[in-house]
Amino acid sequence: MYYKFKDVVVVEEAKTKNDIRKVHTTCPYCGVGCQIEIYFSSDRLFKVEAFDEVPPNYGALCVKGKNGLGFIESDRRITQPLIRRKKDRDLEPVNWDVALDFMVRRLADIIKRYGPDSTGFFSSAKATNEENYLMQKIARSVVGTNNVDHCARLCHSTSGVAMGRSVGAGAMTNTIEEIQANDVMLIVGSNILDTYPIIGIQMKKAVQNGARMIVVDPRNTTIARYAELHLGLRPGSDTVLFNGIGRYIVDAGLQNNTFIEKNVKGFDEWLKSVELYTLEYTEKITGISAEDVRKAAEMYARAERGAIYWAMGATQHAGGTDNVQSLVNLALITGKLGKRGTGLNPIRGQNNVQGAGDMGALPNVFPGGGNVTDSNVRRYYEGLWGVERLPENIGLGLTDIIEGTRVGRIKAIYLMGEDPMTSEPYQDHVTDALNTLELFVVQDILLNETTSYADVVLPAACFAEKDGTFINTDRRVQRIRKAVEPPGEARPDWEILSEVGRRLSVKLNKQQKWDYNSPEEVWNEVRNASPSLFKGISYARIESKGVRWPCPAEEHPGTEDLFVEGFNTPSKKAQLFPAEYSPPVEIPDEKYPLVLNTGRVLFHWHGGTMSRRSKLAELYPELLVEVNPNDAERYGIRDKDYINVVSRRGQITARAKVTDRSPEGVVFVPIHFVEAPANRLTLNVYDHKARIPEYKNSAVRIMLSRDAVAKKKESF
Ligand SMILES: Nc1nc2c(c(=O)[nH]1)N[C@H]1C(S)=C(S)[C@@H](COP(=O)(O)OP(=O)(O)OC[C@H]3O[C@@H](n4cnc5c(=O)[nH]c(N)nc54)[C@H](O)[C@@H]3O)O[C@H]1N2
Ligand SMILES: Nc1nc2c(c(=O)[nH]1)N[C@H]1C(S)=C(S)[C@@H](COP(=O)(O)OP(=O)(O)OC[C@H]3O[C@@H](n4cnc5c(=O)[nH]c(N)nc54)[C@H](O)[C@@H]3O)O[C@H]1N2
Ligand code: SF4
Ligand SMILES: [Mo]
Repeated sequence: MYYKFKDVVVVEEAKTKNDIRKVHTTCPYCGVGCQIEIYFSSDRLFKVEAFDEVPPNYGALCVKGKNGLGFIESDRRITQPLIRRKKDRDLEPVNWDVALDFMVRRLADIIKRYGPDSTGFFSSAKATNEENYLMQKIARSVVGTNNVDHCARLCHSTSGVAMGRSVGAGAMTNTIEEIQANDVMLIVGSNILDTYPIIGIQMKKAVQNGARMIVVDPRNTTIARYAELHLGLRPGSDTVLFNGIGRYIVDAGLQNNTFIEKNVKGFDEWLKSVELYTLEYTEKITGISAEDVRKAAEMYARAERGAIYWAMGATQHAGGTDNVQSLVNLALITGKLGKRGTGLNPIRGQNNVQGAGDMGALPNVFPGGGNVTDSNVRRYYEGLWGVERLPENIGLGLTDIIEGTRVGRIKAIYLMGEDPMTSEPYQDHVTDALNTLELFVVQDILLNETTSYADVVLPAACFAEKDGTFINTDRRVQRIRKAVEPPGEARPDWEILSEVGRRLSVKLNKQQKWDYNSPEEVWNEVRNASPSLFKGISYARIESKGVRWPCPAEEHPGTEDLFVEGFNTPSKKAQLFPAEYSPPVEIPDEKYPLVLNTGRVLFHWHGGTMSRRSKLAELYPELLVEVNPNDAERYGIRDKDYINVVSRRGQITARAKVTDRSPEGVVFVPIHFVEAPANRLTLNVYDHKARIPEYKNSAVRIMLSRDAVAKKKESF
């Protein structure tokens, strides 16, 4: 049913045949990184098709790739720089020179008054590698702070911590193509046919060809229908389930002793840590029958080529690191790593979230993953960037920059391509934080909820108006290409950043060169900044098809599977860590009896900034809150009724969709509609290791809305 729009193609008729121009580029939505061709007729977007039969999509596209690009021409595009001269004044249009001068003067002043660590830099998983590289370079080498991060904090930071410490890298270890080689797939907390449709379709195909599938998700998602085993566990109980599976595997003697002896440290401590997790205890906490736990364990452990795939249902919890750790442990005790068709696969969300992290847009690492706390690593970058001293303390991540703003620790934020007003938890709290800033610079392609809080708004060119590279979820470096001129005075982010870097380094008396002429020039610097991953990947080489990192030399073919020759740790061995269960923070009670689950639908993207400015807005026009039929009956709600969803932090009003997709006791609120933002309800509680928010669990109540005004869709 979800694919009935598959063949709808936008936009307008071409005027004449000769008038049509087509450009090969990469889809700007999700981490699958589909290769597309965009057609323009007289500089108007005309249609979108898949490019050729190349990976990763081999000619297929989802509804967003086909129908979601209308935002390029939206009247909400920002076309000139804006500044707010005083806090009580409106934003006013100015030219680039005035805007940059205003911004750089204020930023330099704040750095001088409060020190470099009073500033925060939000980089962007929607922008290119080249742009992310420049953003972290400004933060570290010009300003002198490691307070730089991007939306991976809200997304797979927990995967980064758990995989980083156990195996030494936080990326997908295996590839999209290898889905066809899996004999058992364990899919945890991903609504994959809606969120990574082209990967989901590959998984369906693998099942049709005989692979077996286990889906772990409280919701009855579309992919769950293809699973032999759907484990609809209680929200927030994944660690218990996977510890229980781990214990059963050892009890049944199904662990891979040869692999463990050769490659794994910490087995005895781990075994002790899962003692508690008997089948009975696991059933009691997760609600999954002992029989199904046993069956899942047998299926995965006995598989020749078993692979684990996970996304936000596992990561976005206050105990998210432990959830992911419990999955990592399963792969290690069964030896399902370093081989075709196996692996640990955190599926990456944004088009370039893999790249933003690889470029070092993170508070703890340089491009390629060297630690900021390691003086040898710092010396290398001090040499490369021509600076005397780089900051040596781990910086603050996104969520801690917001929290730091509230307590006056952060005075200025330079933000590129992020929308914290819709994406960070507990919206009222974010409003307070942004209102206290002395300087807030927002660089975006479109007006969003966040731009109205800015003191400086810088208009950026979108993916179709610039050159560069993205890295998709299976580590493939792919090109984007300029197809059309940016609107008005908008400029590519790399150009803006390089101008900001130049002006700021002059202002702060640093003798740095900031005169990049093209994204390719920046990329060639990246290749030297992280040679073991990127040295072999030139623009020329990825002209028609991307190459996967690590690729240390031009002759190197790129890497399909990680850890074939041992792990990325000093000893080359992997390390098991006990995963401890911590129950959800806000447990339903009499006043707020339901669990709030938040996430995505196929047709929209995050705050809707891009997707609701395209044909997708017609295909899925309004927010629908999933309510289980039993809960609906209990509260006197019928399908399509307007309801209020209320938490301790706020309230939204939207129509109910009465469906057994959501289990009893759980309501699911999609995050895409700013007039009824899910994050008005969520909780600012974080995983203590990765600092990811507890997005998938808070307590709410629902009731019929009596407010007639709510029936009118607010104009957005
Ligand atoms: N259409 C669309 N696609 C997208 C995006 C988008 O905005 N729209 N965003 C992209 C991004 S950045 C990301 S990170 C990905 C996210 O991709 P997904 O993680 O697949 O998407 P979500 O909807 O956040 O949540 C996934 C599932 O987690 C389940 N879940 C909730 N609580 C639990 C739990 O306690 N345990 C388990 N096991 N599961 C639970 C939910 O029921 C839901 O079905 O999607 C990417 N793709
Ligand atoms: N409740 C709840 N909240 C969540 C989640 C959840 O599951 N539940 N998921 C979280 C996750 S996983 C994520 S990734 C975040 C996503 O949160 P955000 O990253 O804040 O979401 P986007 O809307 O994708 O924001 C990207 C912005 O980049 C802009 N943009 C696009 N292309 C370019 C470009 O080339 N240059 C510039 N300068 N800007 C550009 C867009 O216009 C948009 O305003 O949300 C998080 N928030
Ligand atoms: S699967 Fe992802 S990359 Fe492919 S067309 Fe859809 S949104 Fe774009
Ligand atoms: Mo994400």
